Amino acid sequence: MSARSTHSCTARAHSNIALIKYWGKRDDRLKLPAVGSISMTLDALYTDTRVSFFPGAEHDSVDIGGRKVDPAPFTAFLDRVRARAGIDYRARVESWNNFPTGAGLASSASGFAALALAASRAAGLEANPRALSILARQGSGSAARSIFGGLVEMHRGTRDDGQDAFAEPIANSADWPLEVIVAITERAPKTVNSSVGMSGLAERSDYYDAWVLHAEDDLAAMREAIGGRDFEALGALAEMSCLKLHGLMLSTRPGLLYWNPATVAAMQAVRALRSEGVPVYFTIDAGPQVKAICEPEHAATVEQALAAVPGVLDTRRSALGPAAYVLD
Ligand code: 2P0
Repeated sequence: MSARSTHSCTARAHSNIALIKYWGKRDDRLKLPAVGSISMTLDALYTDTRVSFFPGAEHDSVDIGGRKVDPAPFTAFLDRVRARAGIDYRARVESWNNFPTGAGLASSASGFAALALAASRAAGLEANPRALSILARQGSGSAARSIFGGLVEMHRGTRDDGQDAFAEPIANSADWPLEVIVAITERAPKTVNSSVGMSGLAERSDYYDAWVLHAEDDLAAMREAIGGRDFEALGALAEMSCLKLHGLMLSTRPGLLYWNPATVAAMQAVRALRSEGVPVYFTIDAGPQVKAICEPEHAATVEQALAAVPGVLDTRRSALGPAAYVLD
């Protein structure tokens, strides 16, 4: 990264959902994932973050959606940026999500990706996308993927310093215009955040070794499905990775259950559509929302079916989104 002179920057990064899931770390401090992952960046869900460095201010301050939050986790992240830029100015961070925060819609992915870009630019660093992906990962593992648009692969890497644990784009929306219908079944933040849920898994789950052992095969199969534009293979692999992830969560001591009755009803609605000949598959992250993956010609049918499921509060339709970018 090279230095430029500026003190303020606003950036936008889009949320992402994993088709092949990340869960578990090989290093907690650097947030190095135990497994690689493949994701879709979502056009409809994003975070805008403004970072301003103030010479003379005593503390960092952070607002999310107009509310002050504890700056401690963000200070640790900003310290990495300040160290690289050779500054010690405190920052004012203001962030807005256009979707519910902390509810299984990957607000930490879009949030830390937007923060990585805005803070780097505001600090005068000219960071390339790979360096930003590595930086964003240290805020949240999934944020490394939100630096890029379209379909994205996150590499687990093998180095202790994390310099080979970054994401890279595989395909964009022009290559394969996939869509996602998000069925929102709960707006409140979840009670167990992802970092806590995935900590110490080697000791906490008897299924963890099997999860890690088969991850490379799942990634290879997904790369092949994407390379061949084979939607049914992509969907079946994504649904299986989701069910394996939730099997692992259920097996963790204490058992982690993110679903509510509407989550299950929406999963069954997706499978019912499929049995009627509509090619659609579900995936679910660390929360109760259901994301249905389909091609554009089926999106309206899928959205209508999910909106009619009892307990589904709202639906959002999204195409593949772009890479993170600077707004001002
Ligand atoms: C994923 N999730 O691949 C998986 C699937 C949720 C379920 O990455 O501890 O917020 O900050 O690295 O990135 C959510 O975990 O966790 C996540 P940390 P993060 O999208």
